[in-house]
Amino acid sequence: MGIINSTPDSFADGGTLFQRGRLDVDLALVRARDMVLQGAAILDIGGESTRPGAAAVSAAEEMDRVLPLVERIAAELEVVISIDTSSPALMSEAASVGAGLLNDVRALSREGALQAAAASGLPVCLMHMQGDPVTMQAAPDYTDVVAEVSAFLQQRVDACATHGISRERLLLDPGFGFGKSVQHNLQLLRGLPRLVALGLPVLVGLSRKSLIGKLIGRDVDQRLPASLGLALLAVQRGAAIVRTHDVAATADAVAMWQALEELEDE
Ligand code: 7PJ
Repeated sequence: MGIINSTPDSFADGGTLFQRGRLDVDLALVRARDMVLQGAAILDIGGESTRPGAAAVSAAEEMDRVLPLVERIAAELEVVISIDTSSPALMSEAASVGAGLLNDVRALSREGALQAAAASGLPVCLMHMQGDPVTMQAAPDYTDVVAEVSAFLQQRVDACATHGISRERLLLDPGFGFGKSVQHNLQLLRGLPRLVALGLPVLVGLSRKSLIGKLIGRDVDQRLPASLGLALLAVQRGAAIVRTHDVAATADAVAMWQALEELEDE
């Protein structure tokens, strides 16, 4: 899953797709096409920055940032389009212009989100977050982070079932960096098989995240090698989808794991 940030204030790529305050759809399409050629099966498009401390964005602004690009990609590329949003209105609109997956860091907790996602007919990625993006990194607190994240995700799966979203449509994500200390992130990575055991595909987003900076002191633009290491550790522990800024490098790294898997299957 390649990341396309349709925000002016992304931590990882600094809003490079924004020109004079507007999303440059042509530029974004070039980025999207490159990612598909490099091996992305899914492109994740987001119009709300959820980095720690990020400012809130209105639903209308978020739609303006995302929908024109979704339409262009749907028309021109052969790829599943994922929408990184918590907004029920955007979920519905995106579904009608060609989105193929809803990716909600708030696990459909906003008013109307369960209903909008159900009506869309699309698959949904449910992610765990402790707190909200403004305050989540202030004081993350768990007794047993793996157990608590698992229980939360299971509870959201149940809420989905109640609203007519069956298990076949769901993916799970522990939400690395969303209300987690470095230790919590590492515990979740080590305990990933326990999330995988819930029986749904697990998506992981570790690309360029701040745990790398905290562990080995790398600035955002120096985090690719560690991101590849983390991606492989996650895939080895059962992750089904890797969300990344660096599709070509990640695809190569995962191909090495795959070669080993296929050998073991013989
Ligand atoms: C994630 C995400 C993640 C899912 C972001 C960033 C922050 N969606 N959206 N999982 N992270 N499912 O890319 O660092 O980890 S935005």
